[in-house]
Amino acid sequence: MSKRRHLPDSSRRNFLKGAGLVGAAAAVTPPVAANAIPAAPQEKLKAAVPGARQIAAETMAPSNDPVNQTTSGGDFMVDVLNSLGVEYMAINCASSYRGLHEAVINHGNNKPEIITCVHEDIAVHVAQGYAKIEGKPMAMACHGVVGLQHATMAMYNAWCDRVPVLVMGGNIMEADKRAPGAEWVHAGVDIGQIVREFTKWDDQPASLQHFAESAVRAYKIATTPPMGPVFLALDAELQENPIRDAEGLRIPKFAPVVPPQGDSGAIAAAAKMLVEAQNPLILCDRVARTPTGMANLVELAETLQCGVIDNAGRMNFPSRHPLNQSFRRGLIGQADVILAIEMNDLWGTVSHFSDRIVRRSRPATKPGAKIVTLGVRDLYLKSNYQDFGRWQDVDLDIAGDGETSLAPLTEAVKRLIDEGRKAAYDARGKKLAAAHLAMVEQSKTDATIGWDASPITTARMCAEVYNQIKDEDWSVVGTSIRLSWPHRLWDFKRPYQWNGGSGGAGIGYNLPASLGAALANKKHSRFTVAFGGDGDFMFNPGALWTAAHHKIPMLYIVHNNRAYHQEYMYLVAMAARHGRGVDKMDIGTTIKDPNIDYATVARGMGVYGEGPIVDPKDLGPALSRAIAVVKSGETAVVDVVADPR
Ligand SMILES: Cc1ncc(C[n+]2csc(CCOP(=O)(O)OP(=O)(O)O)c2C)c(N)n1
Ligand SMILES: [Mg+2]
Repeated sequence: MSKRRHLPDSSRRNFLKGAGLVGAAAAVTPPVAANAIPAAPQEKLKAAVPGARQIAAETMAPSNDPVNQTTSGGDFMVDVLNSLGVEYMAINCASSYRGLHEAVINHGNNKPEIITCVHEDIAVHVAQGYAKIEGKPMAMACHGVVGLQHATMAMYNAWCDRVPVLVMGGNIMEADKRAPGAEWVHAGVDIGQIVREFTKWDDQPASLQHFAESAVRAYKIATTPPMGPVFLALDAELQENPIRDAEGLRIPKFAPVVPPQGDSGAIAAAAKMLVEAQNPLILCDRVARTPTGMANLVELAETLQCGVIDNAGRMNFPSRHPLNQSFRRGLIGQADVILAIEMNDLWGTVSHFSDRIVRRSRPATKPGAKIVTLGVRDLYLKSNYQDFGRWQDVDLDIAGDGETSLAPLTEAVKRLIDEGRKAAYDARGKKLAAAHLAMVEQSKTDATIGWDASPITTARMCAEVYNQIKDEDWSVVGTSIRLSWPHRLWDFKRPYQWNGGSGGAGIGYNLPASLGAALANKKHSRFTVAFGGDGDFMFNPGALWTAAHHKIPMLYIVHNNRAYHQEYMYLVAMAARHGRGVDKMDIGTTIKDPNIDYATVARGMGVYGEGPIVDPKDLGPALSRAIAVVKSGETAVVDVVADPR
């Protein structure tokens, strides 16, 4: 008996009418017996919009296919996902997980809530941005093989960014169950293979109990530092067939892993080095996993009265804290003891590197400086992709979750600080506070350069935005490449006001990941703002449709320099190095002729659009209008024709 369900006669008639195909279908439909098996079922699967032959096949098939099951494996899968508190499932729909999809809608009553995305790269990036604000993963489902191929780069970004995402891809494991055509080219023996080098764990469950245990295991592995995306291949038959042994099924209990704390002896040794140092310095990148992280880091820095250089992989340290020295990198060369916490690229941070004539480097640290590292960065690595960065000599390497290890480290430091040191610490702190103020004042002065220029300076672009949102409960969840003005000028002090970058520097992150972060911010009524390059925008403009469809409020500023400016600059450097002209470097590096009208693109997706804003005087009013739209609960795009950097 055919497994396909068929539209009742009346629905089929309405469908044919709606598709404007009544005549065409009628014209090509051969007369067939009521129970004839369609000759070419693969045609049905190939067609995006049903063609005449497909409709013929539909109309030929038997209509007495009974509803023969009251449960599906997908129902149980939904129960498992809900037991884990998964709020959303970002998807691009596909038949290989139609069982799960239908179960989410009907059995789960759209819980986890489906976030419809027009590309798998968008869906995973949405999940990446969401996880960094909400502090927990969301699910992503895609068509095994082809959908997963589209999802790969976003999964790589999430991997490099150490962000948990629960990715699932449909597959049909049993060859004798696959329909001819698409189900064969979309099936694999081991579909997780293409993402295995940048997922923390993956599995292909062979039973529903196996699914339950693997889903809970996957969630646990993804959320244990160092975090990362995980992948489950979901067999279509497992999703679609009835639950056979309901009594025998059990949803495993999820207990989050308590992250490992640095060894107490090593923590004591690090505390001693820091307390005795003349110029201790803290470097950090992805420390804050929860709101506690920033508070704990502030306490350590204040206890030591030492500077903090934040690479801003997360919202680690308040931007206006007197000990924030992030834009005084020269301090690295003055430090005698450096504590590097959850650094993504330690060597890159403590070295000067240039590739402008030949590739060369030298240490930025002073001779004899001691380096202590604390983090989980190196506890889980893979071989192929080289995201671990260059080897860096260190003096004490403490394995332990940075955030969790901060409190005992601060306690150990406090125990060692005697009255005798207090005056020197205070003096050190005062000096750093003065330098911090000078650093901020310098940024303000720098920001005025070219204030009235057109193209608009990026400093003015950021200042105008801040001017209008600073009294909101704002959260900046994306900046275009090299755009440091928000961190130089704005008062970041809440744990959700920043969530770091892409991780893998894979372009196309900014727009969809900002949207995911905005989705997380929505329920907290925060005002989400993001900046993104024009080049980045064009990788995934379809994310805006998701913003409109799901009514996700976000102010999105397109930093429009009509170029892949970073690459343009590389070509200029290449030509200069080779002693050749730089007048043709816009070939292949610019996005003009024709210029893209991003506001019109936005409007085409159902999103409010302003711009292109060329005259700086027009920016303030355009932002006011856009902000009013965002406050009404929608996304607004403002295209700002701005300076390259
Ligand atoms: C997926 C991907 N493709 C290409 C690149 C190379 N790349 C690095 S920066 C960049 C330019 C991005 O343009 P835009 O977002 O407008 O930023 P701009 O450099 O203009 O400020 C490109 C293409 C990349 N990093 N990732
Ligand atoms: Mg650009």
